[in-house]
Amino acid sequence: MRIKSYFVPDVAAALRLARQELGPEAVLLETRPAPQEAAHLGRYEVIFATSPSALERSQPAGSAEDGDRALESLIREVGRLRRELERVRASMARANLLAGPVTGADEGRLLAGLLEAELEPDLAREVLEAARARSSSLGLELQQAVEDELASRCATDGRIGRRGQGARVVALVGPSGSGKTTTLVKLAVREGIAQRQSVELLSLDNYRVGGAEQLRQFAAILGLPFRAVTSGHGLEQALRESVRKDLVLIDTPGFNAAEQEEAAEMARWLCSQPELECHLVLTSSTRPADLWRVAERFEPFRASKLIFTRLDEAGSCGALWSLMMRLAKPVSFLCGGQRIPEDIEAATAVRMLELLGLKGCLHRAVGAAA
Ligand SMILES: Nc1nc2c(ncn2[C@@H]2O[C@H](COP(=O)(O)OP(=O)(O)OP(=O)(O)O)[C@@H](O)[C@H]2O)c(=O)[nH]1
Ligand SMILES: [Mg+2]
Repeated sequence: MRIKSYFVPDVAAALRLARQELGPEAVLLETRPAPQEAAHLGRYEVIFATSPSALERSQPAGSAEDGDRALESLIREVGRLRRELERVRASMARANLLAGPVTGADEGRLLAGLLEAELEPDLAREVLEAARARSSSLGLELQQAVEDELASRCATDGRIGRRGQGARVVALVGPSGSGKTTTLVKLAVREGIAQRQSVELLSLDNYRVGGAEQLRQFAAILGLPFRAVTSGHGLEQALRESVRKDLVLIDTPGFNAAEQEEAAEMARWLCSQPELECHLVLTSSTRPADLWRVAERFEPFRASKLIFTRLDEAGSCGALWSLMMRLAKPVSFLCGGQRIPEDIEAATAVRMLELLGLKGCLHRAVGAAA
């Protein structure tokens, strides 16, 4: 195997050079920002190798399986490269932000607090600038102005379902393992049983063997009616029959990135029900760039609200804030543990500010200044 590094202004240039010199089978091993002493040669160092599978294929004729494996590894590589570029971009944005003018000790601490909480650097800049204007026009302390500015950008709405003629119908969608089923059961207890509302549970999780079983068992424990639905038509019929219920909660399978077609089909089923409200369930400990990518993937479901789970495991919650602000969608519920039904709360601006750690940061700032 031959390995070669290229210092280039962008990755496309490296790909061109590698393909010329190493041949069309050259495989990208790594991309990283060029070290300072080599920065004059190019912004990135991109390392290529002639792939072992290429060598195998150059001997006897390669099988279709080899081709598939090479393609899979290329796809994985491109994915890794994308993540790496995002990381570089984020750290550059962070560096630019920190290099920008910081006019006072409090401002520096506030900025550091927002960045530490992993609020997107561009948003942190925007919030701080708006807070500065708010502070001078209203004569507020800067820390109060930052808190007010964030509160004004925080969207929460802890209600589920649209009040209409029939049942309130809510579907939870999201990536695999994000906590959809657990959250759905928590909601059935909190918003249904505890409010003396009649609740029905539906499961569309017919993709995996036994996918609907987990919810069927919860329904049996809670004494709630349950149906597994396997088609758009079945969903329509089930909703017609549930019209006298107060609340219908629908569980869905966790689609991964390779199941876009299946996800799009289910999104069509759900979106064709006008009374249905979709909540996107996301894990708050997901890396900011991945959170954004997952939200993009679930766009076809046209979720109107966001639910964040695993707050008990999240080190920082800036990513959750960034997503809420960028998508301009309210957060409905926050989940901080596995206990059913205890570990769920309706989202509020105060709780969201607490999650950002801002209050702590402000108190520290005030304490330090005193
Ligand atoms: N720590 C923690 N664990 C959670 C939370 N919410 C759910 N879980 C756990 O996460 C795991 C997956 O939860 P599920 O509710 O099955 O997730 P799902 O999205 O329905 O998963 P799929 O149906 O496989 O897509 C379970 O072990 C849950 O107990 C939370 O807020 N905090
Ligand atoms: Mg589930």
